[in-house]
Amino acid sequence: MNLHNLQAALRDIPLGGLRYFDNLGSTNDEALHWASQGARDLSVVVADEQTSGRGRLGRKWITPPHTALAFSLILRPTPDEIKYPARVTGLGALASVEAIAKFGMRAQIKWPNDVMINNRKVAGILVESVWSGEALDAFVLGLGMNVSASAIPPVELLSLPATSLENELGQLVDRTKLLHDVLSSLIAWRSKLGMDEFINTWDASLAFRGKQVQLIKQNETPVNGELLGLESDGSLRLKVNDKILTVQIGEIHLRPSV
Ligand code: BT5
Repeated sequence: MNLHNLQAALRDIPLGGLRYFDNLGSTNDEALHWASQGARDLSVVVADEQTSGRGRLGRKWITPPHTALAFSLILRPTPDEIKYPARVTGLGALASVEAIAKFGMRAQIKWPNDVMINNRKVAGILVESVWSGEALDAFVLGLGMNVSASAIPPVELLSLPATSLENELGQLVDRTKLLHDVLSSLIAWRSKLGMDEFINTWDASLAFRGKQVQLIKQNETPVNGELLGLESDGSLRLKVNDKILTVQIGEIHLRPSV
């Protein structure tokens, strides 16, 4: 991966700007900084390797060199994105599922931000925001996807089983073409973010629907319930002891009940 072949591969994507690094701490950090300095809508930061990639809640995201997709897209928020901020995480997940579907492989979304193939995590999304006082200035949508087997971290660093696209497909994957497909799907779905079609398609890709899951919130007793689906704002609906419980995207882990 290099700037020249990225520019060539992404020439039909209406990017606001493109920054590429062989090696970077975190593409989200770079994008947050760039956004605060006036980056245009749809500016993207891509790294071949991340040395301090981040997940949610201070967790680490591992991106060894030459193995993965790691990028952050700056979105100057539309009225729909301001209204439904949780849908921005769904946007990254949906674009990943759609790009993977091009290989004939069905991925699912473990709400809110994990993309799974055959119950193993292949990608994760981290959405952060930049504020100017009270006004939301930008979203930074960070996406990491394991492409080759060497992207998969050692098992002791994982809270969920992990996989890579090449492991699942049994064939080599061109990372720049994959990036192109994820971005093009993301931009297409972005224009539908406020529509029911968006929520319905996200909902249709949810993992564990109709299954018993456990919600784990820091310092609280886990809650067990049946996963019913999404609310229109992107929060999750569960049936717990015959009552409907709605969970916002936040400090929640979700896992199948054993
Ligand atoms: C995520 O967090 O899954 C969001 C990951 C977002 C990464 C992208 S890469 C580009 C951009 N720049 C960044 O700095 N971040 C974004 P979370 O749901 O909190 O999951 C984190 C957990 O996933 C870790 O605690 C590990 O258990 C596991 N993990 C770490 N690296 C992994 C990998 N390469 N593949 C699979 N699982 C991984």
